[in-house]
Amino acid sequence: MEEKVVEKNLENEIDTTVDSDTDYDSSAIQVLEGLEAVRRRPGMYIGTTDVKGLHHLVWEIVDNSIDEALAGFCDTIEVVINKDNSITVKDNGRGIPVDIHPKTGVSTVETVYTVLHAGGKFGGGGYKVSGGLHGVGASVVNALSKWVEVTVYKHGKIYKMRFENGGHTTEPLHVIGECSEERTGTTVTFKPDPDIFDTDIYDYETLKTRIRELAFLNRGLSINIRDDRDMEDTTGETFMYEGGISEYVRFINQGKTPIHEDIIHLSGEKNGVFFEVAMQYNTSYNANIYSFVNNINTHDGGTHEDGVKRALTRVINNYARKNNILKEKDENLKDDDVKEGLTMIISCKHPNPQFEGQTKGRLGNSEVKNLADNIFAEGFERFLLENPEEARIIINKAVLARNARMAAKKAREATRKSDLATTNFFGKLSDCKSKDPTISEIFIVEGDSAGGSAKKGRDSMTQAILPLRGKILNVEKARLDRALGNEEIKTIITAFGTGIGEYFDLSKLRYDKIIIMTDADVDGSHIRVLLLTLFYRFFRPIVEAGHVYAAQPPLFRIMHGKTRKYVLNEEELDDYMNSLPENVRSRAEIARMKGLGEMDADELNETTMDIEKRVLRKITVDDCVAADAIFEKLMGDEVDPRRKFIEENAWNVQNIDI
Ligand code: 1YM
Repeated sequence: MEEKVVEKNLENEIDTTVDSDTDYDSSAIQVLEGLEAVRRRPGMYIGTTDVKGLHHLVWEIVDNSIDEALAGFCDTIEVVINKDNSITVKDNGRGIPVDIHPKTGVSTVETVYTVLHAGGKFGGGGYKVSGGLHGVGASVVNALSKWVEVTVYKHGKIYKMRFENGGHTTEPLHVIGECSEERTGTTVTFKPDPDIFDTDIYDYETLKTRIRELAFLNRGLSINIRDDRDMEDTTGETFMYEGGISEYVRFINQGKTPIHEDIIHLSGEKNGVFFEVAMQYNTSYNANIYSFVNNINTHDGGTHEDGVKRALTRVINNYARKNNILKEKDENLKDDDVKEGLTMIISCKHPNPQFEGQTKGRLGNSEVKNLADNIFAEGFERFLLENPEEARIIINKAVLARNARMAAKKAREATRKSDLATTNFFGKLSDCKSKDPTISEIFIVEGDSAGGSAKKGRDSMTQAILPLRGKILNVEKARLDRALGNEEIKTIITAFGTGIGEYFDLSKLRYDKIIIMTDADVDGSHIRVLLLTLFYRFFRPIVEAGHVYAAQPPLFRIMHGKTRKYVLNEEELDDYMNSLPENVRSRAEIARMKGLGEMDADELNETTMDIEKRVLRKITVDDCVAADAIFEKLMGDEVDPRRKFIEENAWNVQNIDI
């Protein structure tokens, strides 16, 4: 792209913000008023001012580098978390233009960082394809920062400028040195304003996860991340994938068993919309389908996803009929059948995406559905024709899924018909008296003995107890039909009241809180993880709506005089002991709590169940990819990662004996 074009576009953009015939002074005032508006209502520009908003600032700057990469001028980006929790983003693109901008009378760099809406690519050629705020990015970051420094390498010179306290220019753009003519690029360092954000501490893992994703989504682009808060680490991690989203599929399928070797990759372009899909089937029974538009995760799908799913089902059915795998009398395979065990990434780059829905997580552009359908169908059809062996394996899997689906349907209808009164279910569940789901809770308890204490210690008005006898089935390795044959799982489904699969209805949930209460040992962690897997696979809306909790039984009891004090972990134990006067401390008795079953009803009530005194841990699923990897590690065939994960993550469990 020519810089001239940019200037013209910038001009148009500034016209909407700054009166075209005002002088520079008044335009400068309007500029600051614009940034002030961002500071007054940051939520409108970056969503939140919590840790999420803090990280959002990084993506706004990185997006500008990614745009430069997509325009074909940049192949390397570096992100550094500096010692003071400021962030540096560096790219080797053309460098933001340094000339004086005719409308603002200041450099284009300054204009981009101070005029709202002046950051991105407007109109004309090129995509504004990366995520973010479609151009408002740089100036919003400036408005919400304590200070920002921009360095540009261009025309053999090094330029620098600095802003402070929400976008006030303290050093206009000036030359600070020379560099070779070939060296070009932009480096931006910013320190988020602590008066705006609840926290100023960046999380390396959060940044790294998204950076890796951006590297997968933009093939060939190299992105390095480094944490300089840690003295020992000097090189950081570099993510670069020549295979793009195909490598993303391979990454997600790590630890799973693919049923065909090669990852299928299809792509095409029409009317400036670029579209690609990578996919591979594995032996599991779950689908992992993730879609993106302009690098933004469309977690609620949309027209691009609909088009691909429609084509996938149609192409498989056509192929199966043509090759007599499906006979005339057989029903067609359904979407759910052909999705089983499928890992798929859909990536669409669109010059004018319309995001819909409450969280803007759905692509709405209607023309994309047919486009996605056509590009996918053509490529996938060709793949099946050219790879008959793989085609047979994939279609066999779908046929098995259909058979299981029909069996599950029968089983499910049976669970649905058997209403609460007609099962042996009341033998297991001690329900609460209240029928009001907003105040009712259910404790899922490991073992009968703990179940007994829990029953005695509960508030029977609002607290139901469901003791689990054996270990529940590992649903990661089971299809819905087998899961539905498991007694413990059937009981859970009946107790929740929501139904399952196509009958699932969140509004029928009989409890506000589902509390997993297991021992603070390895078996307890294992049962808790099995339950979480069950919920994640079959009751995900319940997890997403925040209804699932883990109880946290205390690990120690301290007795002195008439006082009984319970603490959750060793740290709290130390704190409590240190708070006691020396003469009391020396006589205090510390006992390690063995298990839920060993607490009497009063103790259990006081420490773990009483609404006033207990500590619950809310279970959330905010990153499906990460969560899936966790379950994979925990449930897969490999033992080492499982042990390692339990060791690292068995919440508040100490001295585990595996
Ligand atoms: C670390 C952040 O901002 N890189 C960056 C930004 C721009 C350009 C190159 C660029 C774009 C264009 C022409 C163009 C921007 N330029 C503008 C504007 N990295 C970072 N790298 N020349 C250079 O869009 O045509 C906004 S962003 F508007 F000034 F052109």
